[in-house]
Amino acid sequence: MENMQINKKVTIVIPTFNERDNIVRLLPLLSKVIRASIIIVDDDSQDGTAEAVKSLNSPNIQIIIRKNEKGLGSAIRTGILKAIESSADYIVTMDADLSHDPVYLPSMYEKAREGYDLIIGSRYVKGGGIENWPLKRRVISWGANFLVRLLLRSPLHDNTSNYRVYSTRAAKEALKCESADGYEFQICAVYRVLRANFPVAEVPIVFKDREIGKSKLTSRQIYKWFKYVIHLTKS
Ligand SMILES: Nc1nc2c(ncn2[C@@H]2O[C@H](COP(=O)(O)OP(=O)(O)OP(=O)(O)O)[C@@H](O)[C@H]2O)c(=O)[nH]1
Ligand SMILES: [Mg+2]
Repeated sequence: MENMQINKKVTIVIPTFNERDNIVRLLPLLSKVIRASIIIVDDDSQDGTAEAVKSLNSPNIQIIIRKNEKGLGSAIRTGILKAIESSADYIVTMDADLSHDPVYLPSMYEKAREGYDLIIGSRYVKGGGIENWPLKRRVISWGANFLVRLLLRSPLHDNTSNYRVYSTRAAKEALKCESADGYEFQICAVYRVLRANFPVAEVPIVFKDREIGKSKLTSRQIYKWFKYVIHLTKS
């Protein structure tokens, strides 16, 4: 574990909204696979997420509680900005709901050390997959990736995964996605990094459906996402 990092600072950004029972399970798993600082960006969850994180009393875990802002993309931007200010060399983003298994993180990080600027934990490359997702959810995800590949000419197979490692310069590109406050942030970040001509890699992951808590992906979010992709095709 130690010799994997050699003086590089890794910061993991995790957006949370009502994820109390998931986040307390995820954090110990992360500390087993990687030495990192962790920034949790919580949008004032009312289920005790922040209290549960604080009760872990870990010096490497910081929680930012936003009272007046909301949204997955804007939460990730807040976390990335903080990570850059704290001189992170690599920034990981992942969901709190255990869909993104920490066991994949060392191999994703390895790719970053090889020189890739963005590494995507990918469900749609050989060796990757999805466990337990209902058909409707699979169709939405597949359709989203189909559109991004077609309309934005992305060569990547999984453009919507939030399981990622960014180099600092790629994270700075992602920060330019100022208006992408919701799920469209993932697409914008990919688009920016590809446009900057930074090398991107996909590492296979098996995504597991959340067992606890509720999904925050609503029909409104999907509609907003679609409008954003159309807007990007015109830019
Ligand atoms: N801070 C913050 N986090 C959010 C917000 N919306 C979603 N999240 C977090 O972002 C991550 C992804 O959200 P999910 O609801 O799991 O979305 P999803 O994985 O597409 O949907 P499921 O497969 O149904 O879980 C989780 O860690 C959520 O808690 C938000 O508005 N603010
Ligand atoms: Mg999820």
